[in-house]
Parts: sequence; C-alpha cells; structure tokens
Amino acid sequence: MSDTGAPEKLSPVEGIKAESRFLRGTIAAELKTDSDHFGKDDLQLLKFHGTYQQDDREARNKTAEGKSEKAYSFMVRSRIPAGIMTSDQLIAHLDLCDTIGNTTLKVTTRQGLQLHGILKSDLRECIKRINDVQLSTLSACGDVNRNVMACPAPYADGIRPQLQKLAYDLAMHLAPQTKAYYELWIQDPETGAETLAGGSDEEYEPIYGKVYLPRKFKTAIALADDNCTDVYTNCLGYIGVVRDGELIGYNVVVGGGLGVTPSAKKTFPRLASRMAFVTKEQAIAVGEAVVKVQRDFGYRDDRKRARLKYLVHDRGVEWFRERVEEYYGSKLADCTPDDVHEHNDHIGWDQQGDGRWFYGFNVENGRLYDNENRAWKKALRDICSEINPEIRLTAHQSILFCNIEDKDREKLSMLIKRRGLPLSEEISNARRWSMACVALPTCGLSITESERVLPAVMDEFEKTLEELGLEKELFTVRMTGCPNGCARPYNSDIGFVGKAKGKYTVFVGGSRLGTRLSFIYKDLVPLEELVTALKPLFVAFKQDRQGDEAFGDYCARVGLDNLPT
Ligand code: SRM
Ligand code: SF4
Repeated sequence: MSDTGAPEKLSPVEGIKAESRFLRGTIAAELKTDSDHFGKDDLQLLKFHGTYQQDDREARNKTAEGKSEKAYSFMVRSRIPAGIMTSDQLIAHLDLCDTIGNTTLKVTTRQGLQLHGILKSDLRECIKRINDVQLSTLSACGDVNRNVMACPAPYADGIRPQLQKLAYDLAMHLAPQTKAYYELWIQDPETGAETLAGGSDEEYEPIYGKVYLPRKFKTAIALADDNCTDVYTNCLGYIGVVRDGELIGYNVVVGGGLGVTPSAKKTFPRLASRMAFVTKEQAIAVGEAVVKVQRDFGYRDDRKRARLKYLVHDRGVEWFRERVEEYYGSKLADCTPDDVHEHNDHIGWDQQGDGRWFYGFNVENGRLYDNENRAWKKALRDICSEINPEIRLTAHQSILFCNIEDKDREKLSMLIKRRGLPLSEEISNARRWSMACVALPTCGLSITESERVLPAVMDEFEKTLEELGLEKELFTVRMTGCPNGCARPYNSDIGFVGKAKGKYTVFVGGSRLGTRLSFIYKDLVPLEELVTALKPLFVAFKQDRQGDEAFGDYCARVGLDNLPT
C-alpha cells in the first residue's frame, strides 16, 4: 500500500518474482530446450542464481531482413565473501574460462570473479563446477544481499580476521534459502531427489519472503583506518570500532549507492548515512533488520527508485533507524565518533604479522588474459601450482597472494616477471589507483568503452603527470562505460563516465577515501581528449594546492566555479 492507502502499482519484475515459485520460473524446462537463450521472465530469475544473459555486441549479425541477430552467451559471477579463496578455487575458474568461457576472467570491484561467454548449453556445467570447488554463484546478482565485502588483508592483527568472518557469516545468513538453486544447478536432473520442474510451493524464505527485496542490496565492512572496501557506497556498511587494540563493535551506515540515470532527476548517487553503533553480538541481527525494513518499506513500484538509498533519503535516517529498532526489538546506541580516515589498497609486499608475507598484485582493471606480451593466467597458474598461496581479491580489482614464506618471495616476483607482467612496485601511482568496469563488448548497458581503453588513457596520463612533476601524487581515476557506476566513479578523485558514443562526462572532487561525492567538471568529452581536458586542472593544482592537499580535495575546496576550464 502507498502512503495514501491506495494499492501500489507494482513493477513488472515484482510479478515475475511472485509467480516464480521461489526463483524457479521455467528455468528447468528452458535448460532442456535447444534454444540458445532464455525467455524474458526467466532472465530476471537467472540473476538470483548468479548469471546474466548477454550477447557479444560486436558479434551481432544482420539477417537477410536487416534485423540484428544476437550471439547469446552468459556472464557467470561467483560470490566470494571478503574475496577469500584458495589457489585451487582460482585455478578452477581459470579452467572454466579456458574450456567453456571466452578465455578471460574478470576480478570485479566487489571482490568477486566473473566468467563471460558461457553458452546456455554449458551454463549448468559452469555453475556446477563452481560449486564443486565449494564456491557459489547464488545471490551474486538479483534482488537480494549480494557478495559481502570486507578488507581482505591477511594481517594477523586479531581484528581483520573478525571482519572477514563477519563478511562470511552475513553472506550465509542473508543467502536465499530456496532449494531451487540446488535443484537446477547441482543435482543430477535424472537421478536427483528433487523434481526439476514443479518444485515446492511450501518453501519458505525466512528473511526475504516470496518476493525477495525490491532491488539489489549491497553490504561492506571496513575499518576506520582502512576503507579499502568503499563502505559508504553500500546499502549497508559496518565500520569497525577499535579500542585498546580490540574490536568492540561497528558503526553501521545505511543508504549508499551510486547508480544514476542522468535524464531522471529522481535518481542520484548517494553516500550512506551513519545510523547506529552495534556490538559484535548485535551485528548480524541488526543487518537482518535493515534488510527487512527495506523489504517491507522499499519501493516496489519503480525499479529506478527501489534501492535502499532512496528510502533513507526520502524518510531520513532517524525514521529508518526507528524502524530498524522495531524490527530488531530494542533501541540501538548512537554511532561513536570513529569514522574512516585512511585507505590502503594493500598493493606490494607487506608482513602479515605471523612471520609470513603477502603480496598485493595489481591486475590492470581486473582482467586476466594471455597474449604474446602479457600472460596473466599463465602467471597465476604458475604461482598457484608452485607456491599455493591463499588468494584474496580486493575491491580494487586486484589479487593478494597470502601466506608467503620468506624463501618464496623472490620466486613469486620471478614468476610474475617471466610472463611479461609488471611488478606492482613498477607501476605508476596513477595506474595503480585506477580501475574500469567491464563495458563493451559484453555489458548490455554500456554506452562507451571502459576497461579496454583505460590503459591507453593512463599511458597519456602518466606522461602529462611526469611533465608536470606530479607523478608521485596519490589519487583515484575510475572509468565506466555508462552512468550505472560499477567502478564507483562518483566518489573518486577523477571519474570518467560514458555518456554518448565515444564521449564521457568528467567528474572531479571526490576523494581516495571515498567519503565525498564528486561533481561534473566537463561533459561529453571525447575519449582522445580526456587527459587534455584535465591538464589545466593539474597545472592549477600544482600552483595553488595547500600543503600536501590531494587532487580531489583541492578540486572540492576551490569548487567548480573557480576551477580553470
Ligand atoms: Fe554493476 C549492472 C558489472 C559493481 C551498479 N553491473 C551491471 C551489469 C550486470 C549489467 C546489466 O545489468 O546488464 C554489468 C555486467 C557487465 C558484464 O558484462 O560483466 C555490471 N558491476 C559490474 C562489475 C563486474 C564491474 C566490474 O568491472 O568490476 C561489478 C561486479 C561486482 C560484484 O562482484 O558483485 C559491478 N555495479 C557495481 C558497483 C560497485 C559496487 O557495488 O561497489 C555499482 C555501484 C554501486 C551501486 O550498486 O549503487 C554497480 N551495476 C550497477 C547498476 C546501477 C544500480 C542502480 O542502483 O542504479 C547496474 C544496473 C542495474 O542494476 O539496473 C549494474
Ligand atoms: Fe556496464 Fe555501465 Fe556497469 Fe560499466 S558501469 S559494467 S557499462 S552497467
């Protein structure tokens, strides 16, 4: 019901979920057909199972009638809480991309892995093989809580392990309970105990109910002195509060999110609001209460405004907190003053504190491939088989090799170098702190290129910064192929957002710390002119910065009206 008491007109996806018999739809029947793609309704349900139907936009053929014919394939996303996995699990993904994928693997901005180019006929095998190595794709996408992020650094500090455990526990607690996932992808269709078609209407989703959430829901955990997960861009965030070296609880923030449709004023990026302090014991139950408030009060009539951020924006964080307290069953304490004040990307060598080392390996834009010059996949295979490190994925699309003994450090560097790859310490600061979303050719929503063009933009950027003597500066550059914000361009120092064919909106004024939204500096800038467009700003920054002020802070202080154009 709306506030006026009139029944709400639900968005069509709500009907699909309601009729789906707990995410089954007709997926089972469709899997048995020869068609290379699924029908419209099942596409919505497949997301909950961790896969998107796509088509290679560069492989569209014109039919005799002049119609565009699509080459369908699937993106499959693995959910990896805190990005923690084994070498074997990474190898299993590399095997999948080489045998049934498009031979590349993507480390995502939320510590996940994505395979592309999986054919419908291989989809079941793909998801099954991911489960065979004890990972899952369930709720990697869809209107549910998705992969839970946490600082992946393997410090034996007694604090990070608790954050990482909370990520895992939250992910499990908030995972959908429907058996559909196991019926469809895990059990043998001929011999499995569950029926493929039909399923059970008796099922019960204790947290989500029959129609799940109004929209995707994202959770991240950070520390005040290490916001490497960009906690304020999430629907639900936990900032660890430490006293005398002990983790005592979390400041909970709610209502962050970045997606925007520039033509729709009702949509906007928003950073989360600080809501309440919770003890370690309260953390999961309060998280569940936040999810349930969004379930019951979030907007189900308009998917463009269905994210939690709009509810928090419209009703205010005090109203939201009162509802959470009702669902939780008691009052919550106010946030402590602790807030994020540092950001570590964990790249390069660092000591774990248990006599071993970890190495943060910068993967440019998270894309793993092999070609004649650079062989990321071969390097990873060598490292996994010869050193067998624990693997941790970062929210900056990169990889940490963990538990490295002193004796293996040189070998690890050699295994990277011999495949033509740069060591993290050889990469410029600008490149190290840059990232780009997938975009073309697989993303159905992309307007421009992103990960395929950012490396060349960074080449030019590096030259300009060197000319100006600014190559040591630390700032974030993030590019996306459309305004949805998958590489979080709206709170970084510099954001390039695809707006029209070959043209980008240039944002400045955010920060490496991720606690401030940026603003539009120039619109519709052609790809080839992105660096030239920013050059006057860097010249002014060099002359007028105060002390060691960072680039984004400088732009925000001076403000759009006083920045040179
Ligand atoms: Fe995203 C949709 C890729 C992180 C906001 N995102 C998509 C889809 C699935 C396109 C689609 O709907 O058809 C993209 C798949 C492209 C492909 O070919 O693989 C896609 N998003 C990604 C990834 C892979 C980008 C990357 O290069 O790393 C990231 C996967 C993370 C993961 O492992 O779960 C990814 N997406 C994000 C983030 C960043 C984050 O969460 O920290 C955001 C901004 C934060 C937020 O959610 O507000 C983000 N993606 C979106 C949106 C806009 C949502 C909104 O509220 O308006 C869409 C479009 C939508 O949902 O309608 C979207
Ligand atoms: Fe696709 Fe846009 Fe997300 Fe890039 S930002 S992956 S183009 S939806």
